[in-house]
Amino acid sequence: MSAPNAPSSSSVPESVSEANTATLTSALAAASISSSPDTSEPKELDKKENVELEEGEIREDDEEDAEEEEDDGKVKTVFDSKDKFNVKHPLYASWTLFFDSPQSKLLPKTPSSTPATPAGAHGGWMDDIRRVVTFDSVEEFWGLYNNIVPPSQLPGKANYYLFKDGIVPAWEDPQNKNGGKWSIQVPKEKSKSQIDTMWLYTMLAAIGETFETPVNGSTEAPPPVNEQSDIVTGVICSSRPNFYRISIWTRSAPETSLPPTDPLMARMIAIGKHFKSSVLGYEPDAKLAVSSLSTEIFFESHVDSEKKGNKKRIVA
Ligand code: MGP
Repeated sequence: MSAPNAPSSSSVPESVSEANTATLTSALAAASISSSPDTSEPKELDKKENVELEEGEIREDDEEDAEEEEDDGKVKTVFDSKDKFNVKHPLYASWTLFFDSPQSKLLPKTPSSTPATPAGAHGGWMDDIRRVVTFDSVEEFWGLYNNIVPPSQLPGKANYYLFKDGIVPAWEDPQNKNGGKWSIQVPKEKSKSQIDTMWLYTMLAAIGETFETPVNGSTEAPPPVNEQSDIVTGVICSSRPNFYRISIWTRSAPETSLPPTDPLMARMIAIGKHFKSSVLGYEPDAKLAVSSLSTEIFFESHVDSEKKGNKKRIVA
């Protein structure tokens, strides 16, 4: 699998920069990525920046740029101009990225980073999870993706949560409380080079809503579940000291005793199989190695994941 040709965007919301610089400083330092201004800017540019302008005066280049933009009035996508596109490609839904790490727990909360939930709701679970940004277009997604630290560079205990806007990454959210999750866990050492692509492709499948589409080649729309046409509420990437985990959260969870022909069970199995083969690139029939650090791709209801002992699971 090769990563798509991702355009970059220079207009990243302030909250993204804040999350990067404040919460991921140690990860950036470890990866020798400097967050200080780039001093290799061409000299000429520096000179221009320092020229003082009279009130109302426009720098010559800015004037030319403005004219250029006004003049043609044509539709420019990000593929025509990575900085000056004027048309965005909307997603089916808005998505919000949340983040937490040991460092983020120490930071004072700001309105832009605090989830829109009262403190103490969800048993305090959401109190340390920071909302990074909400986006609703392909371009904003890439702008965000190109400016955040990839999972392979996160500290030992950190999580990215990408959820449909209005849903928080907690079992207690009304959209999650009857649901569950498909998960895979992979050993850190062996998977460092793959985890970023695994997470990128999982996010793309989520925002592209491909988990909602049947994967058997049928073009029929998936059957509605309790009149709710979409079933995926969010995706999570967790970095732990010895492993990574990627999860897909769903708003419904079938009883494990249901036959594969049951519409909800069929739909859930289709999501797991799509995740396994189309998103993560495993052979559909591959038996994945299970160890203390790695798991098969399995589904578990949130109610079951809270339980100790034997849990009822569906395996993809
Ligand atoms: P985890 O981080 O999903 O599991 O949940 P992990 O990675 O196996 O454990 P970790 O200790 O390495 O992080 C860890 C614990 O967080 C759970 O056992 C719960 O106590 C709590 N927790 C997790 N989630 C997803 C929720 C949630 O949605 N709501 C609440 N109230 N607690 C949660």
